[in-house]
Amino acid sequence: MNINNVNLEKVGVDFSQYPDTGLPEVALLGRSNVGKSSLINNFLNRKKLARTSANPGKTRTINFYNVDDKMYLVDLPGYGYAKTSKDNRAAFKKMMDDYIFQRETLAMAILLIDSRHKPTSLDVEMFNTLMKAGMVPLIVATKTDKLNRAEKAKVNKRIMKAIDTDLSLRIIHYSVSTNAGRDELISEISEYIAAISED
Ligand SMILES: Nc1nc2c(ncn2[C@@H]2O[C@H](COP(=O)(O)OP(=O)(O)O)[C@@H](O)[C@H]2O)c(=O)[nH]1
Ligand SMILES: [Mg+2]
Repeated sequence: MNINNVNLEKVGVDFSQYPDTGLPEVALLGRSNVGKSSLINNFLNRKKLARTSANPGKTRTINFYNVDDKMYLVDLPGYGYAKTSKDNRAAFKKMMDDYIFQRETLAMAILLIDSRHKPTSLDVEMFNTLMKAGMVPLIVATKTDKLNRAEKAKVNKRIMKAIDTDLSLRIIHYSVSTNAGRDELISEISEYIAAISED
């Protein structure tokens, strides 16, 4: 897959605001600050398309990046950000669940997990939610440039242990500083999109 033309086509909080082109969607999920926006910029090779921030909890919308009129990369708001009101949290959960369970064009889910830490209970919950919605998420362990070799070797086992599944999951180690994992992620996504386009 060559990535040529990318643009942030839609930003929304409910179905009326989402694209109606029918293109397949690849959703990115993860807790606030896991490195989602950075990965989008790195993956799409655009420095400032998605806003990155050292302060978590900024993005509260679902953002649809059109990739060459072939698919959307969909940035969902990060979860696990504590400083929001109860009302906001309920609305947030509804927006996420509606999208995950009812969005017909949602084809593939990518769950980002910080490689430096044990997956949080919210990461595990999100994994289970995606499974319930009929998707086996592709796991991306972020910020692996922060790890030494010995730490890197432990990442997959720690993730598998927390998620506790019999499935053999695909885990990609990603770093926006070294571009590690980028080619792998591109081929995973393009294979997936190619496979569903044949159906
Ligand atoms: N060292 C390193 N830092 C990263 C990487 N990805 C993201 N970060 C940093 O992590 C912080 C949060 O990133 P951001 O993309 O805004 O996270 P988001 O909240 O998930 O969208 C920022 O300070 C980024 O610079 C990475 O691969 N390596
Ligand atoms: Mg972000």
